[in-house]
Amino acid sequence: MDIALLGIPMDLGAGRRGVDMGPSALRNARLSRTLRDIGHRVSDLGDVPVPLPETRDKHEESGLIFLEPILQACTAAGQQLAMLGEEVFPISMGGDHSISVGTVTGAARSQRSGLIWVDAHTDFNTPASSPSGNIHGMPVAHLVGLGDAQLNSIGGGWHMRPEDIVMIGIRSVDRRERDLVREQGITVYTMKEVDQLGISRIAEETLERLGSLPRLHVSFDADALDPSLAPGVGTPVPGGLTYREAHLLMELLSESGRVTSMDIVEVNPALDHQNQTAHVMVGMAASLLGKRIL
Ligand code: DIR
Ligand code: MN
Ligand code: MN
Ligand code: MN
Repeated sequence: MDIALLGIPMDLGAGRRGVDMGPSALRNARLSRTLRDIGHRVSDLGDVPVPLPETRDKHEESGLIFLEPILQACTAAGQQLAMLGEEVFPISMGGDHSISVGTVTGAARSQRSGLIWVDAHTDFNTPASSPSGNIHGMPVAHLVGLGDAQLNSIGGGWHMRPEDIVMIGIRSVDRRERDLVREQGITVYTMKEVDQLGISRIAEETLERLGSLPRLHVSFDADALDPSLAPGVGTPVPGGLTYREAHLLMELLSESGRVTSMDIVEVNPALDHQNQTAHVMVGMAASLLGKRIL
């Protein structure tokens, strides 16, 4: 397969600094080499320009911190991805999760697309529901067309259907965010369901729901993993996916042959130990892209 890597060194959407170094950390952990060893052709498109927080006004009072530079970077990322050939599998390297407003939209190439959101958080806040104002807690709400009109119209008004979204690994949801997730009817597998049903049943149900859509995007937030495995994240939450649960999920999604794009987000080397989190996430990408044990 042809794989394109795109870096989005964004830390404007998160509450803590350092996640802008995520693309470097992933390149250092040999993402491209690992995918080539599986047999793919990999091209690295470099990084989308992202303004530095020091050069911009936060506009905290708006409830959307750093909205303007985030709009710029997400628009640029979405445009680059939208120009790729349909057969190219893009991997967007964050950066905080606000990038996904652009990457999910761009990777869809204007087609109906399923979204598998692997995360400790539902990221379904709107400016009105968000307790923090951090846009990395808001991308999914904006992908379905809720929230801020500028942020949700990135990509020219393409929106996802709530029924085309499945979230896995969830264990931290804000109070008013929960109401929105329920109202919109998003399918959510919390860690309780992961424990109860097992990840293989969850993968099966997810593919039953989304497997016939023309495109399928996996957005993988490193904080979905247990913090003992992936300590390099800005908002760690105990009780996450184990190494094998996460790999098995990626392996089963890979076997389906339905996944057409991926994000790797929230890898923060400033909070990590020896780049461990980036290495773990490179392993996840390898499993999603067909690395076989035997
Ligand atoms: C919290 C934290 N729900 C917020 N969110 C995320 O600020 O909206 N942390 N995504 O990674
Ligand atoms: Mn997230
Ligand atoms: Mn998260
Ligand atoms: Mn809209």
